[in-house]
Amino acid sequence: MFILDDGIRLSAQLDMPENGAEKCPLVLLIHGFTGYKEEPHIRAVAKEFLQTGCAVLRADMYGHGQSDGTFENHTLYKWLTNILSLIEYARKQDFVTDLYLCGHSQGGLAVILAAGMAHDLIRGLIPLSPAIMIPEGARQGTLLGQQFDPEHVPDQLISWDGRILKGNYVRVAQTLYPEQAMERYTGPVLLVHGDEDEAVPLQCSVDAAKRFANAELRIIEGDDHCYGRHLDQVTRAVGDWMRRQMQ
Ligand code: FER
Repeated sequence: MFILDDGIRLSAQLDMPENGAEKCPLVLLIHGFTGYKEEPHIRAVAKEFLQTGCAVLRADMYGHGQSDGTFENHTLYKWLTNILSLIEYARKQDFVTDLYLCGHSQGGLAVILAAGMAHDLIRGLIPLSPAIMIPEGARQGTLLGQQFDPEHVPDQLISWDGRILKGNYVRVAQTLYPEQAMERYTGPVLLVHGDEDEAVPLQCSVDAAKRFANAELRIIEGDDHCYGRHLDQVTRAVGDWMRRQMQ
């Protein structure tokens, strides 16, 4: 199905919990940079939420997966308006009791920012290996392992997979302050991060766990950015935390 964000079609998958509950919480689940909603770690986390008794709405963000837009034109502002539209959609569904936000990497950064904006609507927040360093990296001139002049942003950067990312991505990221969002959102938070993450430093989640008023951090020893080694430990951490929230 597609959910519209002001005319932009967002490809989305809504699944109901395995226990067949008529009313239940809903988790909005967001992939990372260059990712999409069918990645193995996204599907595995979705399945775990369904087993805990939550519905899951996972969606491809602007310029990713099967949604409208192009990768090179994507920015975090676009992802944020996408997420706000998905929150609106979720709130209109009669079966939804509570709303949770979960996102991986750039999606983890995006759900932190969205939780700051919509702190009154969000029952819990689950950032997975959140790429919280992107805004400061954009201000310092280090992104994607490359250096640039942050005062004269290049018209394009080349991403890891060879795709072009426009300078507007950087200009947008330079304006974002995830620390403010972490202070505005005071509800429960679960951070999950592998200590051998090659793309996002574990320190991002260590710092975030201190800054949030009400956060737990689960470090997955020996795991990488997309949990290629211990995905079972990630899903268990997420499931255990969610079951406690729902008691
Ligand atoms: C970067 C490091 C990580 C970056 C993006 C990411 C745009 C995002 C990773 C992900 O979402 O998986 O320097 O720059």
